[in-house]
Amino acid sequence: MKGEVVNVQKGMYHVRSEDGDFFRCLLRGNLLKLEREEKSILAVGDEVLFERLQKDQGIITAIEERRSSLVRKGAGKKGRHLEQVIAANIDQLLVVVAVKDPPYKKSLIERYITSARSSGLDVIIAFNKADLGFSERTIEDSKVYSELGYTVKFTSALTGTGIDELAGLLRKKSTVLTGISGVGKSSLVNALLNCDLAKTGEVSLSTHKGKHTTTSSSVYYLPGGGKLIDVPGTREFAVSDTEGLDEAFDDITELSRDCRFNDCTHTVEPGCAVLKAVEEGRLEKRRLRNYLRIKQYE
Ligand SMILES: Nc1nc2c(ncn2[C@@H]2O[C@H](COP(=O)(O)OP(=O)(O)OP(=O)(O)O)[C@@H](O)[C@H]2O)c(=O)[nH]1
Ligand SMILES: [Mg+2]
Ligand SMILES: [Zn+2]
Repeated sequence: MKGEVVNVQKGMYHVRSEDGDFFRCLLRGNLLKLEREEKSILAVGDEVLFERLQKDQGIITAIEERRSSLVRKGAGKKGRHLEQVIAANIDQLLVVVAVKDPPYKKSLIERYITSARSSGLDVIIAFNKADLGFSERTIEDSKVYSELGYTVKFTSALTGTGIDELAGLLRKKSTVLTGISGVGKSSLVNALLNCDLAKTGEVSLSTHKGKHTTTSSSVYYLPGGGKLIDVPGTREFAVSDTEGLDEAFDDITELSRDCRFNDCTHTVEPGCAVLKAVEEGRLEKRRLRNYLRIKQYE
């Protein structure tokens, strides 16, 4: 049978068959061996072939080639860098940040965009918890991303602000939600599905951090077609592929055309148009620093 992995938990894969039935599956021996060596060979969204064993149990025999994936770099054993596939066969990335509680970090948004563009994924950024109120500064921050061509929406999972508009952007697409713990990813899933399927948890009053409520990735099917993949919030997100860097930092790429040297590193060179833009306040120093930090991984 053919199916899609909809949930992954400690070596147990939940697979939804083409008929819409759910099966709890294990991996066949050869795949199991591969997994021990490489860790996560299967991710939510992967298409698989499986044999039905009994009732709702099965065994996965093959994994179809991925159309796309979102990958992050995790710390592996013995300092080895493991590539962790967060989700497979997706069209777009919904980056969720909160206007406050927890506060957003622009550098993290930029890393998400770089990863998404490296994999050819479209990007939507949701500034959630809009009901808590936000400053002019936040509006300015959001504008930077819309001017770069990414869709930005202010939403509230609590009051429903912006949810219909967001739903319109997700229809018939496969979308993965990312963002740190507590920003409201699962709450948005519930608001978009108009139900209470995804478990949500509070944000600590003292540290303003989420409590890692979602512990495994899950697929949710949208009523009008399309699906959402809710993933656990990660504290950090390291880019595994810098192919999308120049696109994610289109403004810096543009500026660098006017640098005196072709191989300008935008750090110390005379006649650097990027450094000049920083000096004149046309480019944020923090943004250049983040760009250079990601570029190190090339
Ligand atoms: N005021 C307000 N609170 C919200 C909103 N969305 C989510 N919250 C609250 O924020 C807290 C965290 O929400 P979750 O949906 O669990 O956050 P998450 O991003 O899924 O977090 P993890 O699963 O830990 O990664 C909960 O107390 C929610 O009620 C919103 O739009 N406005
Ligand atoms: Mg969650
Ligand atoms: Zn330069």
